[in-house]
Amino acid sequence: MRITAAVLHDVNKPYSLETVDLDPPKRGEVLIKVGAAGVCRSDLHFQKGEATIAMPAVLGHEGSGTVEAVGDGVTMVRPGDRVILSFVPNCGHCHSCESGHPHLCDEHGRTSGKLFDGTSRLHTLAGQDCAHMGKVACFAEYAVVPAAGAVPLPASIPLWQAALLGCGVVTGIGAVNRAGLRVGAHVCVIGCGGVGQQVIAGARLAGAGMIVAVDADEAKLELARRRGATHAVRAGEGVHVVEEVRAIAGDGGVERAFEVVGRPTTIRQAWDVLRPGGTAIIVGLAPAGVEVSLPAIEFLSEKTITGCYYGSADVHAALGQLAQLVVDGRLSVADVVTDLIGLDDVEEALGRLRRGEGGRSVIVIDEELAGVAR
Ligand code: CND
Ligand code: ZN
Repeated sequence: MRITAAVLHDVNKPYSLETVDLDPPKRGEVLIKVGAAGVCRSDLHFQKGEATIAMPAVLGHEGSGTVEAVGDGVTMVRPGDRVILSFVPNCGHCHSCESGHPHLCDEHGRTSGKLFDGTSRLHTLAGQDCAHMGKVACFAEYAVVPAAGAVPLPASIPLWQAALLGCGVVTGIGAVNRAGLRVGAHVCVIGCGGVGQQVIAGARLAGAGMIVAVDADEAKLELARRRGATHAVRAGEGVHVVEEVRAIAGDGGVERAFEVVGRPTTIRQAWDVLRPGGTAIIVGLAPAGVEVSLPAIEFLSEKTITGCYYGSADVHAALGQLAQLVVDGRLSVADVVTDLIGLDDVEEALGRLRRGEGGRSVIVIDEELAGVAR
């Protein structure tokens, strides 16, 4: 079928909205009519070449929609089902999947940018294959994804909000689970954008005693306060973030620090604000080749640093629970969205991310399906 998609042809080039060919779903795959797609900083990292994907590529990894058709052997979803798209559809039989780490699926990594059989369903009209970001590629009217990447949406959440569950929410709240947060613990969240705001919500839900939000932008800090941050530190010229956070936290620092920016300086800050025995959880994606240095003597104080990919979550188990929190009014996602836009506005949304302005932009591909009246 012929569809409209935002195609990235090269690093540091704008997306072009074009007609592309989308093949029907093969065995184990599903055709999705995309309702909405969130624009995450990861999409910007790929555009800037800070993370790599074969070009041309259709990006977009935070999406929702309905199942339009299923390929052979698909039993988990049926046409008409509302689904959240997952950018780590797991194969179920590699070492990572079998050892309880489906978010690190080896097979998914091996076939990066393609579907599981190592081929693409997306082609330019000139006949060139297009990469599928995260096997999702939802900056498009339709997407073909592995069945494991279409997670049924159990609750009645509008699809424009449900899209956020597929990246920002599961990544942010999953990071809190990964941190093994203790009720009453002192926490610092560095970077309060689309993902960081979800870390803050997760820390509040998990019973953190103190949540110190750090961001360069005052509007993000205001939103962070509304979502549960107890203190805020505005990062910027002449501000010693580490001293300020440690002064607020007392007791030598915080027990858990989350880095949700993706820069070596902020990763180092997440380490430096920890008290002895504390853990830094790195969520931000730093450009390939960037290194971070740590004072080795501090390993004696039993500090830990760990990455956290996709909330270290089994999305099939996690997304239903997160959706229920939204339905119950215990977790808000709508307030993180500052811009509802069209597919032709992707570049503007990325510009806002570059400038650090606004919260999540959500591309509404189909207004009725997405549940928005604009
Ligand atoms: P977004 O741009 O919305 O947020 C980043 C925030 O950091 C903004 O609010 C900035 O104002 C703020 N900021 C910038 N510089 C500083 C600084 N020096 N100190 C404090 N705050 C600062 O990005 P996002 O929330 O969409 O994504 C955040 C990161 O998370 C990004 O690197 C993205 O690629 C990554 C990510 C990781 C994963 C994962 O699975 N680990 C999934 N999705 C996104
Ligand atoms: Zn993302």
